[in-house]
Amino acid sequence: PHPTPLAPSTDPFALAKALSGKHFIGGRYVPALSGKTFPVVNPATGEQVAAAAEGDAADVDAAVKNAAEAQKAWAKLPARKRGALVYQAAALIREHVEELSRLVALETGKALRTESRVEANNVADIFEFFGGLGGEIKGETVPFGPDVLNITVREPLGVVGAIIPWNIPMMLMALKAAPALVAGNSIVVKSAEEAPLAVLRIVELMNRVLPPGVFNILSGQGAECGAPLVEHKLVRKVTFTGSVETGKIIARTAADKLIPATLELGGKSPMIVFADCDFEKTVAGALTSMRFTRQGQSCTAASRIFVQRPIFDKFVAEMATRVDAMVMGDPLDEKTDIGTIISPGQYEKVKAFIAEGAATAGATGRACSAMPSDSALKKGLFIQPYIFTGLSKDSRLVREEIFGPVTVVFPFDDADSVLAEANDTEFGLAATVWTNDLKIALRFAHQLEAGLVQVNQNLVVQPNLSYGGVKNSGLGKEASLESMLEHFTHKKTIMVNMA
Ligand code: TXE
Repeated sequence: PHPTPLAPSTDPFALAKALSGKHFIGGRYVPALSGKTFPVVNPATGEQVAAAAEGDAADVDAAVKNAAEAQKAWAKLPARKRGALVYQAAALIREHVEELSRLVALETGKALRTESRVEANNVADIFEFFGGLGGEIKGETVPFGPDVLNITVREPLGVVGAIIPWNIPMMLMALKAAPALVAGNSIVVKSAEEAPLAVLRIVELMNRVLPPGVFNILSGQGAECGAPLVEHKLVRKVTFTGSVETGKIIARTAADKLIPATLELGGKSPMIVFADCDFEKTVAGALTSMRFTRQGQSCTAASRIFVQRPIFDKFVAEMATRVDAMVMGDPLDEKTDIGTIISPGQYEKVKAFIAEGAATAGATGRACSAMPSDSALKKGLFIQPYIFTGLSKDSRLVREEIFGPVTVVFPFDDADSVLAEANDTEFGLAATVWTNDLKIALRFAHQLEAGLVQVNQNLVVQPNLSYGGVKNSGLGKEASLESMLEHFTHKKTIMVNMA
């Protein structure tokens, strides 16, 4: 029986306190071996809501050794049984969707109605989807001659180390943990320092069903807790979502150990709008593609928008009007559309981009949506969404990932030139094209350098569809059966001479 359940609670403040000072290792909540903690702050008020356990190499070692031991028996279970347990645990996530939504809204500042609830439901979907795939972990037979039987089998890799960011912490953890577990690996997750609470709660909930030690989580800083996890000799696979810079550090360590690394990194995703598009639907699509509801803190955010000249002015004006109508405020309030930036560091970074854009000769920055007036939120990390026009193509605002509510809009005249401009970036994560011309849509779908292209829509990632970038946006795919097989198992070849 699970030894340390916490009572369910829809009061995120009480739950945050209760989750303080804890990792989850070997089936139970444990404090950091050093006893150290670090503050978890509500970005809407600046107040501390919890003190997270501060992990270091000693905690990593304990977690990985526990995971390595537990993995031996886990790998021996029939894959369908492992999947069934993951599926069963997903039901607990569903039951706690409201609690998890509130907790993640509190720690990240993501609005409950527009963002956090959507994420929590996706998490249950992801665990359910992979839970159903246990039976698909299988190999092939390769004919040779009458006396030789060649077969392949899919085997787990061992302990997986997962490092996750704060923007969609629960979902990005689920996309790693669900396939890793069903494939027969155990996993140690290092949560993002800004958002350690909801993911910790998920691990505890799932441990009510899973055997102890297969699903573990540590909180801590990148260099002190993340790096030792990647370096640990018993970690045989690493999977990461975060910045390009950290992704490269992790890839170098993985190369030294000769272990595989899956990397989901940043983006500077283009949205290309042709004059023949469905105008209403496309303006609405610009708002969702840019993820203003999450203050633009999305790796797929449409942070470069290209609009065909005949509708350029009308499009920008309508976009601004609609963003103006969005309510920025307390993330836990059901009326709120747009929550906060995650941390003071990210806040300063985004503000610096906006100041640079505003100071650029010839550029116009429209600040949209009113700042919240509630005095309780006066220290909140709110930034008005900005729509910039008139910037040059070499501006830092056009070339670098801002990860804030800032988009740049350019007019274009012809399809060839806009295609070249859209591809003129170090990134290649996502792109959207909006047109009613089938030939243009298909041509762009083929020629845009991106891991994901959507035409006339922008839906969230689906568990059964591969997702991942090209160029500096990453290596490898998440979601889908194929990602589980390719990234969380190895294919063993067995050749039998029957003569
Ligand atoms: O990222 P980091 P940060 C981008 C976005 C953002 C920028 C910085 O542009 O402005 O990255 O964000 C852990 N070894 N994205 O600083 O540092 C760290 O503790 C091992 C895009 O948050 O990459 C955290 O758990 N781990 C992105 C995780 O890496 C280390 C989402 C991410 O932190 C480590 C987030 C190390 N040496 C940011 N250093 C997306 N693709 O969606 C840090 N970490």
